[in-house]
Amino acid sequence: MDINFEKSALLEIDVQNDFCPGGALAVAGGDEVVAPLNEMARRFAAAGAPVAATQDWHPAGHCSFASASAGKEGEVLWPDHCVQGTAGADFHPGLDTRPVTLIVRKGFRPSIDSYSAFFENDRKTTTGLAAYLSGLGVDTVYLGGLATDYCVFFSAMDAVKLKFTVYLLGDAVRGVNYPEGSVEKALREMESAGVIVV
Ligand code: VGL
Ligand code: ZN
Repeated sequence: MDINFEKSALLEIDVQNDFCPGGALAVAGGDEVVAPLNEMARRFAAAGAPVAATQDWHPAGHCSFASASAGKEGEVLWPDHCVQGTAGADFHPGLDTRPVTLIVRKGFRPSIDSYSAFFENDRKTTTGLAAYLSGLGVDTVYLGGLATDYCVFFSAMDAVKLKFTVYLLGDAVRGVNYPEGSVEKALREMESAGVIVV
């Protein structure tokens, strides 16, 4: 893969213990994204290019938790996961964080969930990531991580809307596939929006 490192950033989405096998919201094969992401991050770092990693970072009792059960109509509810400061919210221990130049934490507002690395689920509140990338002259993003059908999907779609050229690292993503078929659907929608799966 030929990468223009001058204008590219790597985005590592939610490679956290709770999304990996044994975690509270385990994604099948979630830990398998670690090795390919480490390899990509190593290449970005060697070229002096930015690598941003996101963390789902919820307060206890967050509105997206079924246990809190005040979720808004139509919002998907989840088991308690990625609670701030817990081991489940930590990056997978195998993830090499040395090349990471920015850590973006999202979903920290008690009453808004956030799947995308760019905007919270109200679609207006930003995480600051777009400003960081624009500030560095980045116009192209390479995306991998968890989960294909939620945080990776919404991040990729927002990146397209923000006019970035978006590459999805096909071997560095894994999905929840809830509801059944959502991974296929997410991949189809991303491709029709212009995301390039590599
Ligand atoms: C995610 C469900 C809830 C994700 C985060 O990282 O894809 N999914 N919170
Ligand atoms: Zn979450």
